[in-house]
Amino acid sequence: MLPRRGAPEAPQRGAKAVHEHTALLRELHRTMLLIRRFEEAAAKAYSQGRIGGFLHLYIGQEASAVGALSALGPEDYIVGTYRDHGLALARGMSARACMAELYGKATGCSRGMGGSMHFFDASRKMMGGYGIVGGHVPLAAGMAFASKYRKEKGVTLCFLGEGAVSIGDFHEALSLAALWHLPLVVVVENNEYAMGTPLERTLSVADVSLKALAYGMARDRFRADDVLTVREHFQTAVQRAREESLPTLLEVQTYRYRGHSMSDPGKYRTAEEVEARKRNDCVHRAELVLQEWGVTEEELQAVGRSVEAEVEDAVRFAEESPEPSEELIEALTYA
Ligand SMILES: Cc1ncc(C[n+]2csc(CCOP(=O)(O)OP(=O)(O)O)c2C)c(N)n1
Repeated sequence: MLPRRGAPEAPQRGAKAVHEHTALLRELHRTMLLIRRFEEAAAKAYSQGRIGGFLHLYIGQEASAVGALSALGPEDYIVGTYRDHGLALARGMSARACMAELYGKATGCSRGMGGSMHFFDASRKMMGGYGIVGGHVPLAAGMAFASKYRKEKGVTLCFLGEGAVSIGDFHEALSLAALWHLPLVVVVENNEYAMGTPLERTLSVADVSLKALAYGMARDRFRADDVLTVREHFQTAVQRAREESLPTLLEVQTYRYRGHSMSDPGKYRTAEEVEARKRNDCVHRAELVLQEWGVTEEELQAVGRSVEAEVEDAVRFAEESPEPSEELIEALTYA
């Protein structure tokens, strides 16, 4: 068994299994740390006026994207919201292409034309971040339908916030996904607030995963503090989609440390609340487990340095990259 919540414990297995779990957790930890450092650098550049438009940070929620995407194969599709940096980096998109996109540069993953909310890489089946709350859930159902229709084995993962589950599109998509047995995993990342509005002011039930019952869909609900636990839950849902062509509604209980976007000072919650949530921080937790499993402090520091170097390189690349040409802007402008 992989460690569950509570005190980290080393798996009671042979040396080979411990070695494999340690290697996996090292990889997942590095990706979570990369997302965090990438976004800290993005926040700094935004405050300096180097990045424009909107910027919604994922800091605090990293275990959700990283655990989830570690359960996927290259044949699977991902669709997300405007809070999409974590998904992109967890899917293996380069920090350079992502940072350049934030800077609006031609070398960005959407050629500088999408910005923070529209990270996209068709080669990795990262089918984009979307700004319309809930509007992307039917698109994800369509992708799952396409995989099934073409008799491909791909599964679609669709990420949204708990603020989207009262939107009609969410229910229409779930209804069809259940009716047509689509290989879709709908992932509600419940970070407790939709902008500044807490869940209890917009939803009549606190357990968001219960919404699946109306459609006869499988459901699951769990906390995203431990990335390996997140991965296990996703593996079950992805397997159900891939092998039985059945959808699942997952509620991932998480928390964002920063404001909704860079312009949000977060006055609707107390500093004590945020500090309390940080005590379950997913990156720190992974570090504790790794140390428990024999990874040294020096090794973790080396990971930190390599991540910082990768992010610094991405910032340099973005700053030195060219702006999109007038021809490109004209070609991609719909008028
Ligand atoms: C249809 C629509 N209504 C309103 C908005 C404005 N808006 C942007 S984000 C947001 C809150 C969404 O919260 P949630 O779904 O919980 O996701 P989170 O931002 O917490 O990740 C709102 C109301 C929008 N983008 N689209």
